[in-house]
Amino acid sequence: MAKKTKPSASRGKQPSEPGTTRGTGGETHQTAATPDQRLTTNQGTVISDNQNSLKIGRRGPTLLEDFVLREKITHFDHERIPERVVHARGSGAHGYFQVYKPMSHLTKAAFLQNPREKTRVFARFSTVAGGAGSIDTARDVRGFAVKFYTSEGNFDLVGNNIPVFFIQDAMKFPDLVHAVKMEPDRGFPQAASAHDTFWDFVSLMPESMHMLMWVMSDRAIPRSLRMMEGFGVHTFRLINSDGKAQFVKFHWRPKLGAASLIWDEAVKLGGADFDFHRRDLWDSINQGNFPEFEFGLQVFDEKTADRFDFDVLDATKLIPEEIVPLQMIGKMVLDRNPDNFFAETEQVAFHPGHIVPGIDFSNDPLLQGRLFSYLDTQLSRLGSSNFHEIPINRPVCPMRNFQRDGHMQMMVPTGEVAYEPNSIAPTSPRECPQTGFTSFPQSYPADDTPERLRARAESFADHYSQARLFWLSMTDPEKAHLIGAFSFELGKVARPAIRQRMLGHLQIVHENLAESVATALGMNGQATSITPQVAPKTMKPSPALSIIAKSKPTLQGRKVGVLITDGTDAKLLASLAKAIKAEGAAMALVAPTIAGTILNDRTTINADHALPAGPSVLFDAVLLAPSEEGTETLLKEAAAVDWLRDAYGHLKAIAYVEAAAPLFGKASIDTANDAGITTLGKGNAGITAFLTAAKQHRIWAREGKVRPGPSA
Ligand code: HDE
Repeated sequence: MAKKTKPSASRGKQPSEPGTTRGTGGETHQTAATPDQRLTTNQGTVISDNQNSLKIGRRGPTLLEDFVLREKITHFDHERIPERVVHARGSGAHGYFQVYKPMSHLTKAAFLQNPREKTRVFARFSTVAGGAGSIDTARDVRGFAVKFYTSEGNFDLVGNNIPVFFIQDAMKFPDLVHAVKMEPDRGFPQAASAHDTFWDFVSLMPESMHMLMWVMSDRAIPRSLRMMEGFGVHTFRLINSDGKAQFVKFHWRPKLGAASLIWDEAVKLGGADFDFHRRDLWDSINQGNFPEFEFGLQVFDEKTADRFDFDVLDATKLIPEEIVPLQMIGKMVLDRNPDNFFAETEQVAFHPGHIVPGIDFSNDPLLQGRLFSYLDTQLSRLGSSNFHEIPINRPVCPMRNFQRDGHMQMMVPTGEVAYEPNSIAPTSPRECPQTGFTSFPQSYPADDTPERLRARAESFADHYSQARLFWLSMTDPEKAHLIGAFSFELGKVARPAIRQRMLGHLQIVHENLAESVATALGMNGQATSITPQVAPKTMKPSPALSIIAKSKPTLQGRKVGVLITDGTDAKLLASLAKAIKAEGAAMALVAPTIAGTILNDRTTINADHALPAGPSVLFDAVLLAPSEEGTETLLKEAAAVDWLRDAYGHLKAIAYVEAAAPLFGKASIDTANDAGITTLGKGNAGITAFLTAAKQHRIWAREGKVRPGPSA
C-alpha cells in the first residue's frame, strides 16, 4: 500500500551548516555554492541529488536506469585491490635526499654527486606479518623502503629495520611467510609470530637463528618509525665511471636516535592506539618536525670480503661496523604527508630491480629471487603492466620506449612506429651504450664448479656465530628483553617438542640465554640436543648492535603527558610547556574530561585527551599535576592509578606535585631510591630534574624491581 507523504515544508529549514538543508525524509542536503564545487559523475555530469536513488514514487522500486547510483556503487564495489602478501600494513611519506659531497670515487650514480641537488623520495615503513588493518605495535620486522626519483630513473632501496634476514635462499620465502602468517585453518593469530607454525618452521631452519635474535630484541618494537635504523640487508655493488666496483651495504640512521618500546607497553598500545606509529609519523610531519635519516655506506672490496669468515652473499650475516666502519654520505628528510593514502602509500610499487647506473646487484641468492618477485607482485596487486604510470610510481626523468597498450594505458603514444630497429622514425628512442645501464662484468668464481645445480655454498653454513655476537653485544636490559621475548613467544607455542627444539638452538647461541628462557618456561633440562653444522665462534662484541649503548640523552621528538584536574597550578603548566618545547618535545594534557578543566587561576582549558582515552602508554615521560581535590577524585579512578602504575612499569620518568603523592601509595609505588621519580616544588629546579631524567628515555635501573624474571 502506497503511503502518501506530503512534500515536506521543512526543506530549507533548520540549516546546521551553511548551504545545508533538509529533504522530505529529513535527510541532509549540502548544495554547491559555486559552479566549481558541483558534484559530478565520473563522466562530468553534474549531480542534483546525492542522497536519493531514482525511484517510481517516493516509496517505489529503484530504477535500473539510475546511472548515477549504478556508477557510484560499481566504483565502490571495486575499491579494494589485493593487499601486499607481506608488508601489507604501511605508512608513507614524501621527502628529499641530499648527498653531503660528491661520491664519484665510489659510484657514478647521478643522485650521489651534487650536494646542492635534492632528489625527491617516497618512503614507506611497514610491518611484515599483519594485514593492512593490523596494529602498528606488533613484534615484527619493519620494512624500510625508499624510492629515489633520480634524474637517471627510479632507484628503490627496499630494506628493513634489521640488517639480516631469516633465510638465505629465495626458495624458502613462501614457506617462511606461510609459517608466520595466520594459521590457514583458523585465520589467526593476526600480526603475531607467537604461534606454533612460525616456531615450528624456524626451529627447523638453523639459518634463522641470527635473525631470530634480532626479532626477539627491542628492534622489533620500535618506539616510532622516526626512531629506527634501516638497512639494505644484501650486499650490493657501487661502480664508478672508471668501471671500478666495490661491495656496499646500505644503512639508514635516524637523527632522533633509535628507541624502542617495552613489550607490555607495545601490547597496551595495541589497544590504546591501533595507529600509534602511523599517527606519530603523520603528526610529526604535519607539525613541521620532519623525520630525518642519515644515509650510510659500508664499502669494501672483494679482497676484504674474501677475508671475512662469513660469506657477504649470505643475507643472514652482517658486517660489524667495528670491522668496516660506516661512512655517512647524505640525509633523507621526510617533509610531506601523502595527499591520498590509497593513491600513494597503497599504490607505490617498490622493486629491488629498480636500479640506476652506478649501483648493481650481488649474487646473494635471496636478492636474486627478489628481483623476480616484486615485478610479479605488482602485476597482481595493481592489475596492469602499466603500474609505472601511476603518479607515485612514475619516474621524474624522461621515460620512452616501444612498450604499448595494456590495461589502463595512460599515455597516448603518437606515430606509426612501435618497434626498433626502424628506418622510418629516425628520432624515435635508441639504445645508448655510453650512458645506459651496464651490468657489472662479474667473472665466474674460479673456485666454484660451473655446473647447473641446486646447492647451498658451504660458506653459508655457520648459523650461530653471529647470533652469539648479537647476544654478547647487548646491554643487560636488552638481554633481559630478549629472554622475555623468547619466553613470551615460546610460551604461546602449544607443542612442547617445538619449544624443546628452540631451546636446543638457544643453547648453541649462548648457554645463559638458553638457561634463562628454559627457567622462564619451566623447562630446564629439556632442550633437544642439536649439533651445529659449523661450531660457532665467539666474536668480539659489537657495541654498534645495541640500541641502549648508543642512546644519547634527548627529548627531541618525544611526548610528555601531564595529568591535570580542576585546580591544577596554571603557572606550573605554563613553565612546563615552555621547558618541554625548548627541548624539542611536545606536551599533552590529560584530564578527567576532555573539555572544561578549570585551573587555579580560574582559566578554563581543554585537555588533549580525556583520562580513559589518554593512557600513559601514549607518552615518553609523565607528570602528575592534580590539585588536592583532584587527587581525591583520581584516587577512586582505576584509569588514574593505571596511568601512574603503567608509567612506572614502563620505566618512564615521572614527576609529581606534592598533592599527587597519595596516588603513589594507591599504585604501590615506592618513590624512594628511584632516579626517575622527581617532585615539583616551587621554581624551575623540579622541572629541570624531571627533564634530565626524561632525556634518559627509560629508567633501566627500575626494571629489576618491576620484572624480576630470570636474569641474563
Ligand atoms: Fe620483500 N616482498 N621479499 N623483502 N619486501 C614484498 O612486494 C620478497 C625481503 C621488503 O613498502 C612484496 O610489493 C621475496 C627482504 C619490503 O611496498 C613481495 C623475498 C627484505 C617490502 C616481496 C623477500 C624485504 C617488501 C610484497 C625473499 C629486506 C614492502 C608486496 C626472496 C631487505 C615494500 C610487494 C613496500 C615487499 C617478496 C625478502 C623487504 C611479495 C620473494 C630480505 C620493505 O614481492
